[in-house]
Amino acid sequence: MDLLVLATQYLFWVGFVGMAAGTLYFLVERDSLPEKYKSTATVAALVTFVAAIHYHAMKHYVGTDGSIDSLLTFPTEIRYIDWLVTTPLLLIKFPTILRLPKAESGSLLTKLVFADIIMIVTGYVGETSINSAGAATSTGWIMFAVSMVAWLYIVSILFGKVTEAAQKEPEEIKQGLLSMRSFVLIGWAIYPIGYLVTLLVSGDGAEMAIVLREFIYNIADLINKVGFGLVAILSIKAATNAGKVQ
Ligand code: RET
Repeated sequence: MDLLVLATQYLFWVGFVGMAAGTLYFLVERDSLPEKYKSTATVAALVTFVAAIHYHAMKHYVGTDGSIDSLLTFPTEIRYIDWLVTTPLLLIKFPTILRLPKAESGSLLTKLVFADIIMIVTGYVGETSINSAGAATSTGWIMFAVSMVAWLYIVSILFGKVTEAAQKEPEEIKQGLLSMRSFVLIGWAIYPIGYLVTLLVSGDGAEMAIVLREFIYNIADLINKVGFGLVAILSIKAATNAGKVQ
């Protein structure tokens, strides 16, 4: 069990390095992309840069001394501020890739970002209510439900409107968009699972549940920030190399 504590602490360090390396990679790759798609790489780099700063702060709080206390008391608000900034940026990547008319692109963005903010803010209220009580509270469950609805709304937009618009794109970019959509469905589903662990486990296991949640969040962040950016950029590169976009 102590191994989980130590692994979780080191994952904050790995998270910091991974986000920093991702930023450098996205910035370097940006140069080789066609003009129209440079903003996608800029956004990918912004996401990992913002995350690198937050991971730097979080790793400072949790240390690497194997102490569970540092994980129980580290400031959850740093994680949520990170998500509040990075998740809208991740969603903005869809309209930056799709060739939609301005008005349509704007309304798509507004819906995605609005739902996203509700998802994160209610998640924060719920998660901090669990931390302070050490076990599930009704606030924890209600906020979980609201946050889930907001996330499912985002997923429904991506599987509806975005999937429809992706059909007009060159094959490589269409495939990229479809996998990015799966990141939001499958990769993002890891977060509510982490949250649920702390809602469901109380009593003796409650502290370990919090450690497990942070372990899960750290891995999910690397997948959804670095992995997601890689898919976007590699699909644009593939379409460029095939001569389909310029
Ligand atoms: C919470 C609360 C419980 C319900 C849901 C949640 C969703 C969180 C998500 C976070 C995504 C973060 C990302 C960060 C990387 O940049 C807040 C845990 C649905 C989906 C993608």
